[in-house]
Amino acid sequence: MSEKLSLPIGTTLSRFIRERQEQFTYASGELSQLLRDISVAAKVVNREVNRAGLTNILGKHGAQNVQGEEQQKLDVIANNLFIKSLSNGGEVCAIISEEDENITDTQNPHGKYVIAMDPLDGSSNIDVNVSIGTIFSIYRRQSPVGSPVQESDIFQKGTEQVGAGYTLYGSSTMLVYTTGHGVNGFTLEPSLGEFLLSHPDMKIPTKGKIFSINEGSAVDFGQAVKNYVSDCKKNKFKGRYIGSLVADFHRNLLKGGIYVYPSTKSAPNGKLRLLYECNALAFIAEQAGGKSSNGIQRTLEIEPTELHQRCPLYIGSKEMVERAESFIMAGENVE
Ligand code: P6P
Repeated sequence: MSEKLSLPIGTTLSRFIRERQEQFTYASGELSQLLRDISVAAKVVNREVNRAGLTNILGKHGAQNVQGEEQQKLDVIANNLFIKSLSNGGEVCAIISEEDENITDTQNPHGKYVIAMDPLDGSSNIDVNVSIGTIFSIYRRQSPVGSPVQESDIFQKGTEQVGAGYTLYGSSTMLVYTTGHGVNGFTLEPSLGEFLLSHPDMKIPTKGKIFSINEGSAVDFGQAVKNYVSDCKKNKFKGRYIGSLVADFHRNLLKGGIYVYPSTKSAPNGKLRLLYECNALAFIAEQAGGKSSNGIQRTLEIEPTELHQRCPLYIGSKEMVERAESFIMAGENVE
C-alpha cells in the first residue's frame, strides 16, 4: 500500500478525496463520488439544522419511527435528504436507516454500495440547540451488480465496511470519516460552502480521564457496570455526558475518553444500534488507534441478524475500554 500523502490544512474535501483516490489503487471513482454525495447531503442538512429555530420546523412531526420514538420534523427532513442524494448519485443500491422500518431500495441495481445511516442522531436535543449528528457506514454489496439486493448485502459485519463517518452539527459543522486508511476531519466553511481539512490523521489518546455514561440510569445498571463507574470515580475521571452520541464520541476522540451505553436490566442489549450507530463509530475509533466492544466482543465482529438490532457500546481510548472490559468480563458477582 502506498504511503499516505499528507495534504495541507485547508485542503478541500473534493481535492482530498481525489488525491486519496489516486493514491490508493483500490479506490474506485464510485467510492469517491459516493463520499461527495454524502457531503452534499450533509451541507443541506446543516442548513436545515441551522434554520430549525427560525423556520419553526421544530417540534414533533407526529409520526413515530420504528423505535416508537416521536419523529422530529428534522429527522424526517434529514432522512429524505440523504435518501434523495444517495439515490440520485447512482452509487448506492440500498439504504438502511434508523428512520425506516425496512431498507430503501434505491432502484440503482448497478450501485455497488450499501449505506447504513442514522440521519440525525441525538434528535431529542434538537429543540434545546444541543449538537446533533449524522452517522453513516459504507459497505460494498456482496451480490452481483445488476441483480436484486440480497440479505447478504444488508447483514454484513462491521469488519466489512469500506468507509464510515459522521457529521457533527455543532458550534461548527464537521465531517469526520475513514476509508480504512486513517481518520480525517473537515470543517465546513459556510462562506465557501466547502468542507476544508482541519483535523488531518486524527488519533485518539490511548489514555483519557473522561467517562461518558448516563448515570441517571444507574439504578438499572448491573453490578459490573456499577463497579466500573465506581472505578472511574476512584480514579477521579471527569463525567461528561451530552446525551448526543456523536458529540460525546467526537469530544472523546479529540481529548481521550470512553463512551459507554451498557446493557441494563430493562434493556439487556442497551439502546444503540449496531448497523448504523455502533459499527461506524467503531471503525473510526479503531482507525484512530482506539477500541470498541460490547464489553466483551469487538463491535466490528458482532454478527448482524436484524436491521435495528441493538448492542451495548464501550468505545474510545484503548486503555480505558480495556479497563472497562475487565470489569464486564469479571461479571456481576464481584461487588
Ligand atoms: P439516554 C440519542 O437518542 C441517542 O441515540 C444517542 O445520541 C445518545 O448518546 C443516547 O441516545 C442517549 O440516550 O438513554 O442516555 O438518554
